[in-house]
Amino acid sequence: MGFVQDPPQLAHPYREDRLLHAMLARALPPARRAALEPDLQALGDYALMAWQRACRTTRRKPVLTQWDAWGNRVDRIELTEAWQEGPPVTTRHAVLAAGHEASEHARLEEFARVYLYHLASEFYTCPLAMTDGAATALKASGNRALIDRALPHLLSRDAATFWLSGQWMTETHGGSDVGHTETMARQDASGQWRLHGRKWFSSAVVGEVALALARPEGAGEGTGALALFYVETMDGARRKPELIIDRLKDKLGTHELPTAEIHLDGLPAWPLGELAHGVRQVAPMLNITRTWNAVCATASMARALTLARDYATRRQAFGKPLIAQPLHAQTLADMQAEFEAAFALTFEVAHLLGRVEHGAAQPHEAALLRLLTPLAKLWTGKMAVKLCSEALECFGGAGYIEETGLPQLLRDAQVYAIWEGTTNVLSLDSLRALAGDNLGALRTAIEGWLADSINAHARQAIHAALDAATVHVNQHANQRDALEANARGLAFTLARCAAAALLARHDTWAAPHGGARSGAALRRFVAHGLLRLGATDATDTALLLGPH
Ligand code: MFK
Repeated sequence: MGFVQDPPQLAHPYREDRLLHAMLARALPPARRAALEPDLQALGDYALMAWQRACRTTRRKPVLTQWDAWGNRVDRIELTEAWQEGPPVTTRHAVLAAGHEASEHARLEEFARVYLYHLASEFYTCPLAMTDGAATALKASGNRALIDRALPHLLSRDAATFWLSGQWMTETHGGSDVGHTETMARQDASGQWRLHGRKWFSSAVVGEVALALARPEGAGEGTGALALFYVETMDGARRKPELIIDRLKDKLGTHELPTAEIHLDGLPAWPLGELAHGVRQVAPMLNITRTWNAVCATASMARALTLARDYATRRQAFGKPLIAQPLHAQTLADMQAEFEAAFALTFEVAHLLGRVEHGAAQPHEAALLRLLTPLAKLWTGKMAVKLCSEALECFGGAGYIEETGLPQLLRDAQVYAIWEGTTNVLSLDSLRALAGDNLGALRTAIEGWLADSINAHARQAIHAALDAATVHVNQHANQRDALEANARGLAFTLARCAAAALLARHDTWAAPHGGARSGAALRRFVAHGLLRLGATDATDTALLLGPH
């Protein structure tokens, strides 16, 4: 008998997810938990079906056809099967609509759905995230006419009336520095605003609407002079001729997602609010898409770990299954502890978002949400790359072979650390979020999460790391360069402190229910260390970057 390897098997993504079940049982009232159950079961079934389908088919990419046979410009995009299934699946299970229900639990219930659906969706979740963000930014704008026009479509529970939204910010010149936006907004003779310019990364080009940043003609330079506009892309079944798709991007991963370069040649547009401070107006959207980013990164980690763990029970090497090899078991357990911490922080942000939106939060929790959102995004984004890479290694050579479907996990994971703001952009945003006494808000929250914890060692480690972070912030309060140079280390430290305290809270809840594993996750995660502040000697940095 030659060398034949048993492939990994995916357990039911919902029914077999111990962590998701425990979190929902702790966080939701029983009646809401019961009402959510059918959608989670169905999305878990869909996720399993999609994984099995992907295992037996060759992966496809979307195809852009710019011209028809007769010379007409058509810009038609042919989508993959999962993308075509996106609108019916997500409206049937109210993925977006659930998040906007009148309940403090609405966002948690939404993101539990997203967590199950994400990998099956082939990153259809990317434009869904933007649609959710657009709905949130429109509500925050108070623009009644646009709310009445767009919201019923964006939050529709019927695929026939559903609209997808884009978020058009990034440009060739500006990139993350959105203040350099060159797209112009001009009023035509009838007073209608029209957009002229080029957007360099549009991941929802198949959508029906978008929110776009543009500089009103005659407005000054910089971020403050930008305005936020609402646009519609379709004229019935036909794309408006003022929206031209130049090409689809050739990306490292997320191949099923048709990310496009587009230009706008007088596309009609409507301002959301005042004709300035567009970044301030789009910020609610950014914070929503960054939450999606964290949830989706966490979902990718869950998938990579589930497959690696299953494979470790099948693969025999050196006389035993991998899972019985001490070093392999140690590697997997280390990954599991980091993952459980990321899961705890991500879903706390989701729950907190709903509580803040519905006035059910405590006074310090709005500031807490503002800080934890970039922390969760940047930490899970970076961790997903590391953990998916480690998971591939758990398969040996098979992890490097395209046909196994495994390399895609790593290629796709790399995007979480880049889009919606890189790790450094988000680290700087967390400094922005620390303005005022927001570190105090985190400390208050951590005290609350630790209140009944019996793990004295964890409590002491969290306090020590938090104290060191506080000293660092206070010491460098007037040294902006030093604060920025260590912003990443500070962000990772704060994220780890928050996650450890959340693991402790979960352990306090789970232990009486026989949950010995949650204590193990806490102990192992704390043992990995919480403090991540690094050396930032500016002279050494200059020497290291100087000419060779
Ligand atoms: C799988 C699903 C995942 C979802 C995928 C979605 C994929 C989408 C693909 C993309 O579109 S990727 C595009 C990613 N680009 C970015 O995320 C932009 C990165 N740059 C930043 O985040 C900058 O920090 C930002 C442009 C937002 C601001 O930079 P500036 O020009 O230095 O602005 P400034 O003056 O600091 O801030 C302007 C205002 O916005 C300030 O308020 P005020 O006007 O009241 O002073 C800020 O406080 C406010 N602000 C900025 N970020 C905020 C915020 N407010 C709340 N929350 C925030 N996060």
